[in-house]
Amino acid sequence: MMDQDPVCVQKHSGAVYPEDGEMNSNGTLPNVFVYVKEGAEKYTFSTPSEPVVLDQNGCVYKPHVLGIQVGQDLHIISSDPTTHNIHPMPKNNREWNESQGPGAAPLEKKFARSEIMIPVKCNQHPWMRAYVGVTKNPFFSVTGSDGTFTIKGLPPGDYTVEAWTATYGTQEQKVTVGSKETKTLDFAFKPS
Ligand SMILES: [Cu+2]
Repeated sequence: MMDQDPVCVQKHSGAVYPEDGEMNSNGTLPNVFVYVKEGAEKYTFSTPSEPVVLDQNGCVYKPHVLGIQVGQDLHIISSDPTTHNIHPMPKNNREWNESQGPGAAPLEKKFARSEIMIPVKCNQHPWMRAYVGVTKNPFFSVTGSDGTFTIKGLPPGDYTVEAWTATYGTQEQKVTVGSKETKTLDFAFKPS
């Protein structure tokens, strides 16, 4: 229900559904955050210079789930002619909320500590929700409309990989990868 802000309604031609708990037509899940939870601590990784972009479009966060490295720039932009108030709700990072009016410059933020996951809400539009996974390593991925994820470039070794969902909990699996080896991990979630 976006009726409280007609500007939000105008961007959509039909009903808008919550993305939490959403399922792809083939039974797989989008918006699963899959990341290397353990095993990469002995390595150090440079912070990517490319920012991660979080857009507000039609009073919906795009993307709904995103990953970012510690210290990497997050650019929050708005494609809407209405005012948003972005409000991340971390447990392990500094909490803030800031308004962003129509045509305002991007907000440039970063997170100082790793955290899985930081919910983001909008203080103007209570249905808006995003989740940010902040990691110390670059080994993360978010499943899309085909339900798959790819994590590339892992050095040979033993790892714990966790799959996080907003509504079906989390699961983890151990995996050992050798040099130039490709492994497949399958995670299955049941609606509670
Ligand atoms: Cu908003």
